[in-house]
Amino acid sequence: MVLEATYPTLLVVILPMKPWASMLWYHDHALGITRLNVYAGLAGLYIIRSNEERSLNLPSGVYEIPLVIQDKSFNEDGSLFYPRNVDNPPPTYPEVSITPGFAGDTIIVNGKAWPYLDVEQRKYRFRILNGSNERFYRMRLSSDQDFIQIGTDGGLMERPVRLKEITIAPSQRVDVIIDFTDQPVGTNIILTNSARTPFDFGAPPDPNTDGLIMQFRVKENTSGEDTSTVPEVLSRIKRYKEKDVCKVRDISLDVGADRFGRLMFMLNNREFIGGVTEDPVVGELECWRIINPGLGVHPIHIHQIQFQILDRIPFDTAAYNQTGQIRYTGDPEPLPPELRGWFDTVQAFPGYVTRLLIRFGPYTGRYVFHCHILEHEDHDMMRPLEVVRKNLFTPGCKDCRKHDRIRYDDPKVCVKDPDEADDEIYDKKYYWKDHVFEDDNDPKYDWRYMEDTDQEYKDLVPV
Ligand SMILES: [Cu+2]
Repeated sequence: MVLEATYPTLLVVILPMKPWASMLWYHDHALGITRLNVYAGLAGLYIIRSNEERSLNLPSGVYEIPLVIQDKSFNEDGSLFYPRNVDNPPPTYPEVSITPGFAGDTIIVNGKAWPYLDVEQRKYRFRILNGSNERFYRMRLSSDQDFIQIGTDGGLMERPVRLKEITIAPSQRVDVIIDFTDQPVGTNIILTNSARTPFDFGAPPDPNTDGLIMQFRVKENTSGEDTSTVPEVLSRIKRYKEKDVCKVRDISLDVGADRFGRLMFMLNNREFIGGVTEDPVVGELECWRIINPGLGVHPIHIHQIQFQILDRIPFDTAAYNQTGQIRYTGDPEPLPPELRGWFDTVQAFPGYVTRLLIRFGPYTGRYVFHCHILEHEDHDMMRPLEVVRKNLFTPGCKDCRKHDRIRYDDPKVCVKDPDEADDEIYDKKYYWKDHVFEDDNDPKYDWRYMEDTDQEYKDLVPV
């Protein structure tokens, strides 16, 4: 990564990859205390632009507004409240703020409790992020008008989708157009929330408090004609094909107990420690089957990449909990259009196997995946994953395909015996054949569109 910084006012980050217009967010990820640090405010977002997006003439400038939705609870002195423990804890529970989930009683948007926004009679583009610890929002407009959704976590969708309701899980983003053109001046439109917490089996929200998110107050359009558009085609998304999958991995969402008897969530019944079990090869297409035999929806977030959702298939959870075998009870459910985009967080429904198609890359290395309910992530629904090298080909080496590293002092020479090289690796005589990309802005390295063929891997060989 190239970092150019002029302290303290300007930070320009040049990312070594093809920029996909999207809104991403970042937050503290300290192991075991992420829920506390994000809740305390260590989070932010950034927007990536592209020429493709600029050419669409979407509402922009002051008519494009990020909305970060979170929930907090406050003490009398205005400081943030976070529980020390579950309600009525058994005496064995230590007081270290471990709970199965925390939802605040006050909804804040961009740091303000239940704010309003003056809007003109025209179209607006809202970049919405759910930055809450546990709370999902099922959003609706009190004017009963549609959201026109144009984007997901990873950028623009292929076509806009009109929706009366949008459900957004922690960490998810939606990119929506709301058209106030035909709303009478003086109308106050409330963005409401009907999602239960925990989602979607807990208590329904109070219509006077956590059932409210914010308000739009419609004013006359005084700043000229609205010339923005919402084109019928926004971007091109090439769907991954199931037949191209190199490896299928099962990821079960499990709940158990820790040594104090407290609820502990896990992935594949493992804690975060205990080594890497997911080791995708860089560039290969994988299918991850997220198996949810429980009660709640878990927003499963995978680092490094944007993936596609293949489908959701209902299965027999009772049989699964007894035998560990998946027995499907129905056909894959057709994917609604708003789920046919790019995602880094997926809502894994209970009673369903959610199948994802994922191409890891373009970098090798250690990443994580986890539930984005932060209380689950911290205890202990997070696992490491390691994107490992793919053998690349050294020009002139006839047996190159069998070799996995090249000499540090002479990149044209392959290591003939990988076992022998293991002894030498620490003196830097050899290095792995990976991570070599000449020009990341070249469209042929657009990782999301890359087909999984030998020919294309050859293109990546350093010359
Ligand atoms: Cu979870």
